[in-house]
Amino acid sequence: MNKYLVLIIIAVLILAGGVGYRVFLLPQKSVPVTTGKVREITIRAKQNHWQFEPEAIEAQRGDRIVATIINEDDYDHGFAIDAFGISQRMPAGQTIKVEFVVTQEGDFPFYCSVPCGEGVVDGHKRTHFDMVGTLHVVGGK
Ligand SMILES: [Cu+2]
Repeated sequence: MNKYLVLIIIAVLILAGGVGYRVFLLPQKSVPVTTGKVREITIRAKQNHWQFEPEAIEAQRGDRIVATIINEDDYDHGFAIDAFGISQRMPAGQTIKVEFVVTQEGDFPFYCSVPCGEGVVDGHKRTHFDMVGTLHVVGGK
Protein backbone atom coordinates (compact mmCIF):
# COMPACT_ATOMS: atom_id res chain seq x y z
CA MET A 1 0.00 0.00 0.00
CA ASN A 2 1.16 3.49 -0.74
CA LYS A 3 2.82 4.94 2.37
CA TYR A 4 1.07 8.27 1.94
CA LEU A 5 -2.27 6.51 1.90
CA VAL A 6 -1.33 4.83 5.19
CA LEU A 7 -0.40 8.19 6.68
CA ILE A 8 -3.67 9.74 5.52
CA ILE A 9 -5.66 6.85 7.01
CA ILE A 10 -3.83 7.24 10.33
CA ALA A 11 -4.46 11.00 10.30
CA VAL A 12 -8.17 10.47 9.63
CA LEU A 13 -8.39 7.91 12.46
CA ILE A 14 -6.73 10.32 14.92
CA LEU A 15 -9.06 13.12 13.85
CA ALA A 16 -12.14 10.89 14.10
CA GLY A 17 -11.00 9.74 17.54
CA GLY A 18 -10.71 13.35 18.71
CA VAL A 19 -14.11 14.31 17.34
CA GLY A 20 -15.66 11.13 18.77
CA TYR A 21 -14.20 11.84 22.20
CA ARG A 22 -15.44 15.39 22.13
CA VAL A 23 -18.95 14.48 20.99
CA PHE A 24 -19.58 11.25 22.91
CA LEU A 25 -17.20 10.91 25.84
CA LEU A 26 -16.23 14.34 27.16
CA PRO A 27 -18.24 15.01 30.35
CA GLN A 28 -20.60 17.97 30.00
CA LYS A 29 -18.83 19.65 32.93
CA SER A 30 -15.55 19.74 31.04
CA VAL A 31 -16.79 21.11 27.74
CA PRO A 32 -15.36 24.60 27.36
CA VAL A 33 -18.11 27.20 27.04
CA THR A 34 -18.17 30.92 26.54
CA THR A 35 -21.07 33.13 27.57
CA GLY A 36 -19.73 36.18 25.79
CA LYS A 37 -20.18 38.09 29.05
CA VAL A 38 -17.35 40.24 30.30
CA ARG A 39 -16.84 40.48 34.03
CA GLU A 40 -14.62 43.36 35.10
CA ILE A 41 -13.02 42.97 38.48
CA THR A 42 -10.48 44.89 40.48
CA ILE A 43 -8.10 43.15 42.82
CA ARG A 44 -5.60 45.00 44.95
CA ALA A 45 -2.56 43.86 46.82
CA LYS A 46 -3.14 45.92 49.96
CA GLN A 47 -0.16 47.92 51.02
CA ASN A 48 1.97 46.00 53.53
CA HIS A 49 -0.85 43.53 54.20
CA TRP A 50 0.32 40.50 52.19
CA GLN A 51 -3.29 40.12 51.21
CA PHE A 52 -5.35 40.29 48.06
CA GLU A 53 -8.59 42.22 48.24
CA PRO A 54 -11.02 40.69 47.59
CA GLU A 55 -9.95 37.16 48.47
CA ALA A 56 -12.99 35.64 46.77
CA ILE A 57 -14.05 36.26 43.19
CA GLU A 58 -17.29 34.96 41.71
CA ALA A 59 -17.83 34.24 38.06
CA GLN A 60 -20.09 32.25 35.83
CA ARG A 61 -18.59 29.52 33.73
CA GLY A 62 -17.82 30.91 30.30
CA ASP A 63 -17.35 34.51 31.40
CA ARG A 64 -14.41 36.53 30.20
CA ILE A 65 -12.65 37.97 33.21
CA VAL A 66 -10.96 41.31 32.76
CA ALA A 67 -9.01 41.83 35.96
CA THR A 68 -7.35 45.05 36.92
CA ILE A 69 -4.77 44.18 39.54
CA ILE A 70 -3.23 46.95 41.58
CA ASN A 71 -0.02 46.52 43.50
CA GLU A 72 0.02 49.17 46.25
CA ASP A 73 3.35 48.01 47.61
CA ASP A 74 6.76 49.33 46.75
CA TYR A 75 7.93 45.79 46.06
CA ASP A 76 6.84 43.24 43.48
CA HIS A 77 4.08 40.69 43.78
CA GLY A 78 2.68 38.19 41.35
CA PHE A 79 -0.75 36.95 40.36
CA ALA A 80 -1.28 33.34 39.34
CA ILE A 81 -4.15 30.93 38.69
CA ASP A 82 -2.76 27.58 37.62
CA ALA A 83 -6.03 26.21 36.27
CA PHE A 84 -6.21 28.96 33.63
CA GLY A 85 -2.53 29.30 32.90
CA ILE A 86 -2.24 32.74 34.49
CA SER A 87 1.04 33.89 35.98
CA GLN A 88 1.91 37.57 35.84
CA ARG A 89 4.40 39.68 37.69
CA MET A 90 2.95 42.75 39.43
CA PRO A 91 5.74 45.32 39.48
CA ALA A 92 5.96 47.61 42.48
CA GLY A 93 3.36 50.37 42.51
CA GLN A 94 1.92 49.38 39.16
CA THR A 95 -1.40 48.18 37.82
CA ILE A 96 -1.64 45.25 35.45
CA LYS A 97 -4.47 43.82 33.37
CA VAL A 98 -5.15 40.12 33.09
CA GLU A 99 -7.75 38.68 30.72
CA PHE A 100 -8.95 35.12 30.49
CA VAL A 101 -12.08 33.03 30.00
CA VAL A 102 -13.18 30.78 32.86
CA THR A 103 -14.05 27.69 30.87
CA GLN A 104 -14.36 25.33 33.82
CA GLU A 105 -16.65 25.12 36.80
CA GLY A 106 -15.24 24.86 40.30
CA ASP A 107 -13.14 26.61 42.91
CA PHE A 108 -9.72 27.66 41.75
CA PRO A 109 -7.05 29.15 43.98
CA PHE A 110 -5.19 32.29 43.01
CA TYR A 111 -2.02 33.28 44.74
CA CYS A 112 1.00 35.52 44.77
CA SER A 113 3.68 33.97 42.58
CA VAL A 114 6.58 36.23 43.48
CA PRO A 115 8.32 35.90 46.87
CA CYS A 116 7.47 39.20 48.55
CA GLY A 117 8.50 38.92 52.18
CA GLU A 118 6.55 39.16 55.40
CA GLY A 119 5.49 41.52 58.14
CA VAL A 120 3.24 42.07 61.11
CA VAL A 121 -0.28 43.34 60.45
CA ASP A 122 -2.50 44.18 63.45
CA GLY A 123 -0.39 41.96 65.68
CA HIS A 124 -0.51 39.00 63.31
CA LYS A 125 2.35 37.80 61.21
CA ARG A 126 1.55 37.68 57.52
CA THR A 127 3.73 36.39 54.74
CA HIS A 128 3.89 35.90 51.02
CA PHE A 129 2.20 32.52 51.53
CA ASP A 130 -0.90 34.20 52.97
CA MET A 131 -1.53 35.99 49.68
CA VAL A 132 -4.12 33.54 48.43
CA GLY A 133 -7.71 33.69 47.32
CA THR A 134 -10.32 31.66 45.51
CA LEU A 135 -12.01 32.09 42.17
CA HIS A 136 -15.48 30.51 42.40
CA VAL A 137 -16.84 29.57 39.01
CA VAL A 138 -20.45 28.50 39.04
CA GLY A 139 -22.20 26.62 36.29
CA GLY A 140 -24.00 28.59 33.64
CA LYS A 141 -26.37 27.04 31.19
CU1 LIG B 1 4.27 37.14 47.33
